[in-house]
Amino acid sequence: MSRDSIWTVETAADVLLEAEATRTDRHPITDDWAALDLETAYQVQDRLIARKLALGEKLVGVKLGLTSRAKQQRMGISSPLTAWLTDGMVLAAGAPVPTHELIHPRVEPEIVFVLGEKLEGPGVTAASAMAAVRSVYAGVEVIDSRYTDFRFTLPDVVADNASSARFVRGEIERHPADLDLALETCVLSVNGVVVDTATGAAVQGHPAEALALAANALAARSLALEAGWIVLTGGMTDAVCVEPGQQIVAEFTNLGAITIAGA
Ligand code: 0L1
Ligand code: MG
Repeated sequence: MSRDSIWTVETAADVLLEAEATRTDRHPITDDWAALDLETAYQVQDRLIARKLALGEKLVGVKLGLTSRAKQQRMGISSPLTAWLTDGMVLAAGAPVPTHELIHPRVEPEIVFVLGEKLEGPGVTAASAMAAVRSVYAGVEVIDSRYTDFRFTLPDVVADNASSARFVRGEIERHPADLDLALETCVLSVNGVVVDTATGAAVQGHPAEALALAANALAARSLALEAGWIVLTGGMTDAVCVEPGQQIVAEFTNLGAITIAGA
């Protein structure tokens, strides 16, 4: 019997949930289950989230990952991906990152949409995607891969719900028509030192393109984005480590600043 044959969608979801619960990083699943393909990885992701929902968490939206060149180059993966957001991942603006609950958290600035209408592919364009957006916010995602040193292949990270851990939505709400999101800049600093900058154009040319991509990718799995959902459009810059005592600020031109402290 090959090593592959002990693996199923269920066992892969189990090991990832166990790694998260015990704060224990592990080697990529594909090291053992080489046959894990993208379609099956999304089934693992769905199973893992179904378990969280069965324990009382609520689905609140979708995140995109690896939508910027900075992230793609850093992770060595050139395909964007989608994953799920639950209310268990919400971190209130100003609340510290609970590093003691996580393995090796990193944070990354993102542009966040809240949908006013259902958005369903296929055929969604950036323009039709933006027409469904009710509000735009600054955001910071806290990622925490369950894999050692954030080393993974595309199926591994898809199965791991794209390293999701927590996310913060900023307190300033803007209407999409009031902003040019391609030009919206974020300056990222750690303990007062600027470490990176990016504009919204870093995200697929425009965050609306990322939103359209999510709608069309979900449609391929017979899924849609629902009215009221939050969409994280993907890290604009590379992610930075967050440690106790650190203060990280993501300062946007028009969307305000989000301060994240490691606790
Ligand atoms: O927003 C993002 O690009 C998150 C990607 C998730 C994969 C990772 O960097 O761990
Ligand atoms: Mg992200």
